[in-house]
Amino acid sequence: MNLLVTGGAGFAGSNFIRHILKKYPNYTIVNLDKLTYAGNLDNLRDIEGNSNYKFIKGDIADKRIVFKVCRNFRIEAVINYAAETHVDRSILDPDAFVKTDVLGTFNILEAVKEFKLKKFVQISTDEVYGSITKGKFTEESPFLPNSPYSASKASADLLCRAYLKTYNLPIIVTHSCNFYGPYQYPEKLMPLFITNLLEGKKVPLYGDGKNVREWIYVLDHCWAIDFLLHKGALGEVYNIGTGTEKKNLEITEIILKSLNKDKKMVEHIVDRPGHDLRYAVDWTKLKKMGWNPEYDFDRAIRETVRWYQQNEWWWKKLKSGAYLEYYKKQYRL
Ligand code: NAD
Ligand code: TDX
Repeated sequence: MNLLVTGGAGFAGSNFIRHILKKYPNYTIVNLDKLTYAGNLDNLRDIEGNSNYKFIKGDIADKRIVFKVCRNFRIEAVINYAAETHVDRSILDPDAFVKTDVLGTFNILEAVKEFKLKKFVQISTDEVYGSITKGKFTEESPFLPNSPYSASKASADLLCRAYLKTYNLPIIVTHSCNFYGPYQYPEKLMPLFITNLLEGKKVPLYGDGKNVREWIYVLDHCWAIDFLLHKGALGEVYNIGTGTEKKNLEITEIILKSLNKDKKMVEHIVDRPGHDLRYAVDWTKLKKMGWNPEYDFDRAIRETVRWYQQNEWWWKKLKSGAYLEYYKKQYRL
């Protein structure tokens, strides 16, 4: 199968490409990535010489390049990882979120229609459902996004729905909980906290730290997308979860303990505007099809901490501090 992976130089996309090339030696993958601040070819160093893999620098918001890639490489299926993904950045500067997450997805849908592709998997998030105090979001829960990021992802998902209903295209939409693991840009909670502590810096915990997220190891997410690419029913929406819910405070304590650091390294700072209290998804639909997460949380988070300890070469140069300074100024920290 000839696959187009968009955003494959990012955290989850690069892990997915590695997973697919290893498991399916007959598949070819074209990685179309704009290489924003979050796109990093270091994530794919070990496979850049693989003859079944090709990298193309390009923007999914540019329809011509999306069409050109689909035509020239005889693409059969697309997995859309490309997005602006950081909630805090969407609060400060939402422009790129609308361009990439909405217009970019629209261009891919147009290509799926034009080139009669066999499958389109949209990588989306549980954040589109908003925040839930008790219970879990099902695939039927309404979209109630609270940040420009989640609103842009929800808008893209609505376009997917419309293209499915109107043009009967082979689309699958996935709503996953939070990923963690190797190669995650050090602005997100886990890699930011781990690398700050490794640098001897404090960790900035928003508000009281009682916000809850559900966590999936990135390789389990790769496995879920692989599973749905091959076994997912066309036109369906799937939640991807694990049941592992943790307060941010708990995550912080686990990381502190793994690195033998004291609680005084935690700095409680002003809360994120519109901060969702809790995300949790009901993933019974996926489970009934035979998918289950394989990684144990306690072990996978320890391995994640170890990976950042052992791969300073990867994250050190990404922590220029410029963005964090900007953020501090905005929130008058
Ligand atoms: P990331 O920020 O690490 O990577 C995003 C990638 O997309 C980068 O390589 C970037 O260069 C590329 N990109 C951005 N704009 C582009 C454009 N206009 N054209 C082409 N490429 C572009 O993201 P991630 O954390 O790996 O997330 C991947 C996907 O998974 C996103 O769609 C995100 O919404 C979704 N998701 C992420 C999480 C999570 O916890 N990280 C959870 C649920 C869903
Ligand atoms: O410095 C921080 N301090 C802090 O307390 C950061 C960066 C985060 N947090 C809190 C905010 C959240 O409650 O930690 C939690 C996790 O924050 P992020 O890592 O920014 O992730 P989140 O906002 O939950 O969104 C992530 O999961 C869903 C991804 O960034 C999205 O792309 C994905 O869709």
